Formats: sequence, C-alpha cells, structure tokens
Amino acid sequence: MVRGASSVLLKPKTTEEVSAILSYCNQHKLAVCPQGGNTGLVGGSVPVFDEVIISMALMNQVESVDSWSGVVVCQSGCVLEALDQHVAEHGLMVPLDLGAKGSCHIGGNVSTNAGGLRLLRYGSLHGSVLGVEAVLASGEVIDCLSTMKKDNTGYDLKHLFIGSEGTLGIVTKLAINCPPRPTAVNLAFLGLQSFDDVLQTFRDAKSKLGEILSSCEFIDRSSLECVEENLKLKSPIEPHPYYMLIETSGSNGDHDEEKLNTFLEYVMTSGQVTDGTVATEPSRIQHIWSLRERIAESLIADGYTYKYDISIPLPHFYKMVEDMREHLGSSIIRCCGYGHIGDGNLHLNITSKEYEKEILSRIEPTIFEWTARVKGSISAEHGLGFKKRNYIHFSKSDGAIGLMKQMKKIMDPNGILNPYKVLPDN
Ligand code: 2HG
Ligand code: ZN
Repeated sequence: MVRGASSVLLKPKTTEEVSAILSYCNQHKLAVCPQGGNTGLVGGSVPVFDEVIISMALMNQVESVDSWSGVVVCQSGCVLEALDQHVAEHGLMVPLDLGAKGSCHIGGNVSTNAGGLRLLRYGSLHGSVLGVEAVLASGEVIDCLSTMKKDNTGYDLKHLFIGSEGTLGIVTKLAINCPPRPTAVNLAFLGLQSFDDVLQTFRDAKSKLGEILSSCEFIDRSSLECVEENLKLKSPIEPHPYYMLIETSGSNGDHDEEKLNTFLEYVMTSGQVTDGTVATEPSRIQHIWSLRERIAESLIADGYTYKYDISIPLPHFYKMVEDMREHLGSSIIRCCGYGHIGDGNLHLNITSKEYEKEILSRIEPTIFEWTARVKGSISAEHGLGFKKRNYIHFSKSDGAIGLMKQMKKIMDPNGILNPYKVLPDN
C-alpha cells in the first residue's frame, strides 16, 4: 500500500555525518525520510515520493553500559535484539520487546514510541528513555543525552523526539534505563469461554501476581486459527473462543511458581479459565510466544490485511471486534482481535483476498468514529505515519494539532523531515 520512488539512500556512521547530510538537504530544500529497520505498520519509514532515505543501519554501536545504574548509551541503529543481547552480558534487559525485535532498530522504536509485549510491566519509552541526541533539520545537533534518572532542568525536550516519527529531528543516540534481567520466567497459555472471563482473569492476575506479572496478552480464536492454518504452528490446548498469555518474571523461581500456581488454581476453580498450560523451559516459552508474536505475519497469507491498532477502555475491548465482524459480514475472510489487553490495546485485523476499496470504505471512518465515541485512541502504539495521519482529529483536539504544527514549523521550517507523515493535510 505504501511505496516510494527514491533514487538515493545514504548510510551515515556518525552523528556528524547525519548533521552534514541534513544541513545540505535543508539548504537545498531536499526532503528526507529517516529509516530504521523499516518494520513499522503505518508507512512512517517509507518514502512517499523521491525523498532521500537516511538509513541508520550503520549507526549500530553501543557506547557504554553502566552496570551500577543499568543505563546503556548507544547509537540509534542498533537492532533491538542485538542490543538486548549486549546488555544481557551485564545482567540487564532492554525494557522493550516486540515481534520485530530481530530487525527493528532501537532508534525507530523510540521515534515511533513502540509499546510491545511488556509495557504493562516496564512502562512506555517516555519513561525508560533517559536521554536523546538528535539532529534537527538545520543540521544542528541537540544534546539531551542525559544518563541521569532524575534531571528536572527546564523543558524535557527529549520527549519531542519520542514518538514524533522523525518529523522533528533524527534520533542519533539514546540513553536507556535497563532493568535487571529476570532469572525466573514462566508463561501460562490459557483458554477461556467468555470475554468477561478474560477481563476477570486480567484483574485477578494483577492482584494475585502483583510485581511478578510481566505481560498479559490476548488472542481470539480467529487469530489463533490464522497462525495454526497459515504458519502451521500448534496450539498447546484445545480450541477456545479466547486465549490469554500471562507471563511472570522475577528473581526467585520457587516464589514465582508458588504465586503463579495459587493464581491458576483460583481462576480454574472459579471456572473463568477452562484449560491451560504453563511453560518454564526457554524453548517451550518461545514456542508459546511465537503463537502470539507471529499473528501479524500469519495474516499476510490470507491476502490483504486492513490493520488497526486501537486503545479502548476494557469493557468495550472485544465489542469492537464483534461489531466490525457483524458489520462486514461475508465480504471478508477474517476479522480478528488480539493484542496487549493489559494496556487496553487491541490489534484489530481484517483480511480479504485482495485489497478492495469497497471494504475499506465500510471499515473507515466507522472504526475511528467508534473509537472516538468510547474515548479511545486511533493509534495505540504504531503511530500515525503516512496511513493514519489524516485521522488524528479522532484522538486529538484542534488546539493540540495546531500546537503540533507550530512546533513542526519551529524545528523544521522547510518541512524536509519525513514529509506527509504524522501531521494531517488539514
Ligand atoms: C503486535 O503486537 C504488533 O503483534 C503488530 O504490534 C500488530 O500487526 C498487528 O496488528
Ligand atoms: Zn502490538
């Protein structure tokens, strides 16, 4: 759906090279498209016309790891998984994990404020990123690369570069607060009969698992069928209308197991959960995670996917999938819902054999109106990029959008940074 026509791709190795490129492009009014691992889902990292692509792939050096504070300083082109392996040598973990970890860049994660599978436990990147170095459109390098957990001096400018998708500056370096790597991890895969049971089980997981709860994910039957049919992955339990993945992470295996068993006994005795399995060995944990992480990939095999990433208050969470399914009837192959239920983040995906304008017009703007009615967000974690920018009004006030446009003018007066992204046409 998104495809550019660029003839130039530059791969800087240093901040100074990024600065020289931007300074030149700004003088000549040449548009640029910053690109990380190119795994985004809203077209933010893809040029629209013939923008100069600035790939951060060669800026992949880790500068330092402070094992006292847990702070890592690195260039923005580090691949998330490689960075995580690097900090693992110091007993730390990157507080972000997502299916695209093998190719996405940490700079892209920060620029899009990616959420992922453990936001529930570690919070958003607005909290974990302590410092950012970024290059403005003019080529000026802005050093906000604090490594302190507390730095209350003036406006916290780093936040402007977190989630602004390369429209205000190009992120070149980062300081990230990494928590200790857990030594005991358990993953439960549960089958449930109703969505009310899912909500109740989430509430019980929070209260009974407390500080060891590290992830709470949701999959509906249609999503699981998709990974089973299209990728031939095997579910560890019999078919159920709803599934949950509940992960615990801590430092004491016996303590965590005891807590998890008490929780599981409770939800099974009460009948909220009708089947389940627990994995403790890394290979089984990985297999179960792949059932969740690879849903997005499995949908591709259906043909065309209409993708939505929505924040919804929990009582309305699954109603949206049911309403859309009914609304679209037999014109589609699949309408499925999965996602980060612990964060109220639904991934609603609809597939058809081929792209059909008629189907799209039945989904949009209905889905955004529905979301705005329950005061949700039309983009929970994927950003606006190219595909969602003109729907920003459903989630932000005119005043807020006006201020965003003024900020863009101040920081990129010639509009060379990632044009046609994030901000709406009107
Ligand atoms: C996930 O959580 C990703 O798997 C992708 O955010 C979601 O493709 C999607 O809809
Ligand atoms: Zn997600």
